[in-house]
Amino acid sequence: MKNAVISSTGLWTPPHSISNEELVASYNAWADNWNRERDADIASGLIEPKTHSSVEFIEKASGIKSRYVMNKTGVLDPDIMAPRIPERPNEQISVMAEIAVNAAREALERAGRKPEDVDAVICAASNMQRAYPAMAIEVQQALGIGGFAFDMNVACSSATFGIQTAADFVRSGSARSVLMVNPEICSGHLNFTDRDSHFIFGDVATAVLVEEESFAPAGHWKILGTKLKTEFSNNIRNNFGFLNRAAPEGIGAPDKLFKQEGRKVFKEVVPMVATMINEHLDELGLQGTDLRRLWLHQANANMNRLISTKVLGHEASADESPTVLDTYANTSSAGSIIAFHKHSEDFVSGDKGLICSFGAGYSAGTVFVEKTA
Ligand code: CO8
Repeated sequence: MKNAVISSTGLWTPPHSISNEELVASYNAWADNWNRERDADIASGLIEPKTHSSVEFIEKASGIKSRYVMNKTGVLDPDIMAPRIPERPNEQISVMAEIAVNAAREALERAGRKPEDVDAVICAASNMQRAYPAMAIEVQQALGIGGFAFDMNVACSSATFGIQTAADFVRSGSARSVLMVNPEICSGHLNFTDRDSHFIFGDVATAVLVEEESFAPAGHWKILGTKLKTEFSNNIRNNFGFLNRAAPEGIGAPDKLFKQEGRKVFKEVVPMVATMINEHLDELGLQGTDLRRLWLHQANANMNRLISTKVLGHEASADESPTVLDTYANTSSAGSIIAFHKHSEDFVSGDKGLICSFGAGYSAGTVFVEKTA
């Protein structure tokens, strides 16, 4: 069996950022309008008024201070409360493919790769813009890559599942170089009128180049081990799908967007992921103290604090478990890859770390890596 390594990563960040202050002001204006339109029913006690969101709550509960989005004006307009991303004709590259290509170009450049060196493209993300043709095939065509391409979706764990899938192709010999991209337009499926979750997500695209060790450039990352886990849960759901066109309430209904029982997710996912990491460490003959850094899924700063404590045996410093939540918010599958991309330049040969993601499904993935010279 061949060895699979990570040769490089790429990141594309949207140009527009929304601060908590801006987001909360628009939510509160929307809530005031909603209450005003229903003041008789609220006064008679028939319905509860919407209460204001708060910047302090968001920062304390999640660690998020701002997020990047594809479209700022639509999200912040109290009469719209959603991104306005114009549809494109079939002749033009689609939005998801375009941002994936932006991230992919950086990954290819950093590895010194030409498109013809790559054998396969995997597009792994929480939601795809369309059913078919696969976003990955459009990315493949835009970059001029041969071989094959396909989409996969494991919600927030899509990137680690994508890395293992790519690594398995390399290990088995069916590809020598696999480009795995994560275009995440989370604002498109976030309900900006839901006070409990309107602040959670942001948009971004990341790319990871997984290659056969002997072909990879110097300074690559050995993949010491990958592990995936799923366990069904209704606590994070999005019911949007092709059967919804018959739904009487229409495709804009709240359950056709992101919806979660955030508290339950927090309580159930933290032990699941910490146990999974520790078991995988055991299998690899490693200990938490052997890891220089954890690049954890970026959903919630408090979750990451608890998980890293259970793995390292002490509360992780910002150096041991860096966060990008403050500026990017939760970018679904891309979060741990952004953290890895932005916080790995200081690693020297032999340093080990863990890329770990978790989310809807439930799903979780661990990828242990070691820097080479
Ligand atoms: N402003 C002020 N107060 C608020 C707000 C707000 N915006 N929201 C809630 N509150 C209030 C509540 O009403 C509640 O008040 P009370 O105690 O009086 O009832 C109080 O604050 C506490 O509320 P919660 O219990 O909900 O707050 P938590 O401390 O649990 O924090 C979090 C909420 C941040 C959501 C937290 O529970 C959390 O982070 N949970 C885990 C989330 C997570 O990891 N989810 C995974 C999602 S990722 C995934 O896999 C999906 C991928 C799909 C991508 C989708 C893209 C859109």
